[in-house]
Amino acid sequence: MYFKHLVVLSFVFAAYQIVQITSRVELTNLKCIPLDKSFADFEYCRIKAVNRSYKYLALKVNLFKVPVTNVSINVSVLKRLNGYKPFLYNITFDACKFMSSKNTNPLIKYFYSFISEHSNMNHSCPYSHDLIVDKVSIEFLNHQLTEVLPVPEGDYAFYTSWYAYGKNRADVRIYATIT
Ligand SMILES: *[C@@H]1O[C@H](CO)[C@@H](O)[C@H](O)[C@H]1NC(C)=O
Ligand SMILES: *[C@@H]1O[C@H](CO)[C@@H](O)[C@H](O)[C@H]1NC(C)=O
Ligand SMILES: *[C@@H]1O[C@H](CO)[C@@H](O)[C@H](O)[C@H]1NC(C)=O
Ligand SMILES: *[C@@H]1O[C@H](CO)[C@@H](O)[C@H](O)[C@H]1NC(C)=O
Ligand SMILES: CC(=O)N[C@H]1CO[C@H](CO)[C@@H](O)[C@@H]1O
Repeated sequence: MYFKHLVVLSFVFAAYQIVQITSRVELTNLKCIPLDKSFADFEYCRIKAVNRSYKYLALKVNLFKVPVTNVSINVSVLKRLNGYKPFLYNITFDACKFMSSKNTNPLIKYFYSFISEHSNMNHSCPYSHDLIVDKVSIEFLNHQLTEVLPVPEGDYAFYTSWYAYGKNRADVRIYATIT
């Protein structure tokens, strides 16, 4: 009797551990939309699967009118209900101003933390080189989305619009499921 309980208990414990280590975030899609190819275009834009457990997001933008000294970004989060609907966050900010003085809005800082260690954009303006975001792994996203600032489960879209000199030059949309 005691043994049986122990077996059940250790099974539950093992299952719990599996749940613990299983990724809660799944990247489902990545869309890079150039809106002015004379200004900027994407060299690549993909979710790379190295193996079953190691997937990451990578993109590279070629800039054709350098140096770029005026950048602003809109970030909005959408959640799928009947189609994607705005969810909590929709923020616009001057990226050059943010990069020169990093301690502004905590929400912008949170969004920035997703790429700060994974991109060569992590310096102040101007930008005179191609922009790379590389190896933003599921594991890292998982940590950011479930531990740093817990997000309820669901299907999400993360829309970003990139403006230079007041003109929307490109959009990047990331789709993820949180379970
Ligand atoms: C998946 O690839 C990563 C990076 O190369 C490696 O560290 C990890 O051990 C691999 N995992 C499996 C299960 O093969
Ligand atoms: C974010 O807000 C702007 C300005 O209010 C609006 O035009 C835009 O559609 C919003 N974005 C989303 C995804 O809801
Ligand atoms: C900038 O990103 C690179 C990787 O692209 C990283 O090695 C470096 O530590 C980052 N620097 C800062 C200041 O975050
Ligand atoms: C960036 O360019 C836009 C459009 O020309 C302008 O309205 C805005 O004031 C500029 N921002 C800065 C910080 O110069
Ligand atoms: C959709 C949206 O909010 N667009 C804004 C993004 O940021 C630029 C630059 O600040 C604004 O001009 C847009 O209206």
